Amino acid sequence: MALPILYSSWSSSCSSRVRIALALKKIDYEYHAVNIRSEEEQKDFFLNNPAKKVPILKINGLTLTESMAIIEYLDEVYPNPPLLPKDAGEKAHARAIAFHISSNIQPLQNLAICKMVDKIKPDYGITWCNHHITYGFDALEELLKKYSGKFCVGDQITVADINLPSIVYNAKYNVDMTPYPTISRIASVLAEIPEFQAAEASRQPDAPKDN
Ligand SMILES: N[C@@H](CCC(=O)N[C@@H](CS)C(=O)NCC(=O)O)C(=O)O
Repeated sequence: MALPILYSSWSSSCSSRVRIALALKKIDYEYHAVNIRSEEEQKDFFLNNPAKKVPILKINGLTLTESMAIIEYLDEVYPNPPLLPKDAGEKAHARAIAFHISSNIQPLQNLAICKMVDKIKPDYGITWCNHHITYGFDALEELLKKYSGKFCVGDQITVADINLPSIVYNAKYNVDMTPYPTISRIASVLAEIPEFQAAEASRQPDAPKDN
């Protein structure tokens, strides 16, 4: 059977979530790099996703979009290891943290938003993005203080952990992480896990050599 194809961009946080899930589930796939900075180079890829965004996963005859929907599909069809806790309350906490990152923080600091803010107010994009990461991290730190064990929710890797590394990566150059010891601790633990390492931006085939 043909390998699944992941349309991904090396620096895309949403793509990295799916890369981590695929690695944890031990699913081999073909990597199709999409240059999200070039509209011309994206033309063919647009046919796969009307929203014109990565990630897209072609798997089992399906074309799947939206990182969290893709991860839930993978978790249902390939249940080992599970990416959600069994306990209903813990499951809700894991989803809440995952959505806090993927819906509350990420969309306000992505490349398209940064570019648009720069157009309205030149060179303001980075300030905008860092403000929204900091605002989101204040809440994330509190959530993690309440629910974390070794990982974001207890001691099992969940969808919450899958969302964490890329948003910390986006923060690392411009956001002071001192007020976020719990976020930093869990990010360091995750950075030691081979499946998370394999999904890192700098290890992707389309990453610039000097990254
Ligand atoms: N909610 C979507 C967001 C996807 C998204 O924003 N992808 C970004 C990269 S992280 C992208 O393709 N940006 C290109 C653009 O907006 O032009 C998901 O979680 O998959």
